[in-house]
Amino acid sequence: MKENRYHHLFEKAKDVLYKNWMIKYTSPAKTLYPYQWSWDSGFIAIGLSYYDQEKAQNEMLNLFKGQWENGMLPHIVYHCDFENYFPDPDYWMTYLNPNAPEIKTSGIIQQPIHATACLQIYKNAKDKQKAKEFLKQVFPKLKKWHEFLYRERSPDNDGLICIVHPWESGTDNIPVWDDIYKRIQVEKEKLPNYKRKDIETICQHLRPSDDDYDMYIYLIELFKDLRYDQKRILENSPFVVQGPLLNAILAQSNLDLAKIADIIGEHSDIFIDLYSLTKNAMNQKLLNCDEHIYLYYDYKAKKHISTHVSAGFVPFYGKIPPPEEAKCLYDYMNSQSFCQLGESCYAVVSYDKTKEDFSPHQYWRGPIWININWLIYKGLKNYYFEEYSKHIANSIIELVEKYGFYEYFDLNGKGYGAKDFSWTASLLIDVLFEENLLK
Ligand code: 9WN
Repeated sequence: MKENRYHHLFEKAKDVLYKNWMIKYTSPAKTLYPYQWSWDSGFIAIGLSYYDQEKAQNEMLNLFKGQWENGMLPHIVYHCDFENYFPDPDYWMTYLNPNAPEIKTSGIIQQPIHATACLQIYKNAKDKQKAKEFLKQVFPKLKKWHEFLYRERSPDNDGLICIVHPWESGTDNIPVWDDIYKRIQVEKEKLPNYKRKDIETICQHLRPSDDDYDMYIYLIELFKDLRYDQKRILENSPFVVQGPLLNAILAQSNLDLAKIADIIGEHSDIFIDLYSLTKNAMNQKLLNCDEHIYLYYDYKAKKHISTHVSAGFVPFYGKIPPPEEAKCLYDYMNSQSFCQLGESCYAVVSYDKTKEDFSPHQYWRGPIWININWLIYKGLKNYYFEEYSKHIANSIIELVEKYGFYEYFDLNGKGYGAKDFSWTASLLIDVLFEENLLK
């Protein structure tokens, strides 16, 4: 085998993941995010699965140590205690709810990418027998997790899942929320005293604003008052949103959970049915054929939010768009608003860049994120948009090679946020293998 630049990149990516490894799990970035995050770990396990089956399996199993009795998989699992992150493990007071496990966790969720990650571990496994044992071990946990989402987070029982906190979206300060925030009165004087730690390492203007943080804390205080009772949260939280990102990821995870069930001899039909349920609901409620994108739905105000973000194209990943709509969605994404082929742009920006409030450096309000692009890259392959998926693959490689393993990137490719960010490394690894560059 001849070593090339891709082998070198692969080694560097492994190094990033190794540096962020905390024995039981891989942190997203040691200094900024020292704990175990839910969707990060899913992405990380996918990268690990190409070269360390055992570590990938443990990444998932240790994440599920934080699963609640009712099936909820929390967005952070605090395996230990560090000084450098707020909210700290004690802040959440999850003992208020009898379902919470002994290990400290947050009290909210994140995107359910886990079944997909577990199937990928099996697919890449050198030791298939061990991987099958792993699937047997993890299957009931995944099943319980999906059941939680459909039972507790689908208020209309139509297969569309809600988030109740901006952190649940994983796209914390995305401009979609601006509209919702206008109708939420945060009583600042009632908020507890808290101290942000993120701005000790990252410039404040690159992170969510103090007002955003007040909203995050306001909602968590409310959830504590409601003792993390999901039914009461859905009734009382002013922030209840149905969106294309979580639902597309969940749809795909249902398909992958069905495959896992087949491999280990369990019933798989139920997951195929859930897939169809969510897919149909997304196409009925979130797809806007006139605007050529999937929109978010503000469940409390009972209205769609017409803010266009790249997450609105992630349904490609879950094979959601009907074939007759796919080309229009594609054409819109392949335009000046997001990233036009032929234009000198790296990849799909997180928010429509023709908008006045597009912000090239501020977190989820404009920059290019590797995970969203990776989801779109996979999605475009489903629909045979080969030129664009190739473009994204090349951009992911070039961004990392030229500028580093950053958390996110601006239009010129400059990296921002955490410097050695785990999902940037792990998803790059997936792209290198997918594109057959390590032969
Ligand atoms: C809050 C860890 C997480 C990611 C999210 C990203 C950011 C946390 C924060 O970091 O959120 O959960 O403190 O800003 O928005 O997607 O999972 O990488």
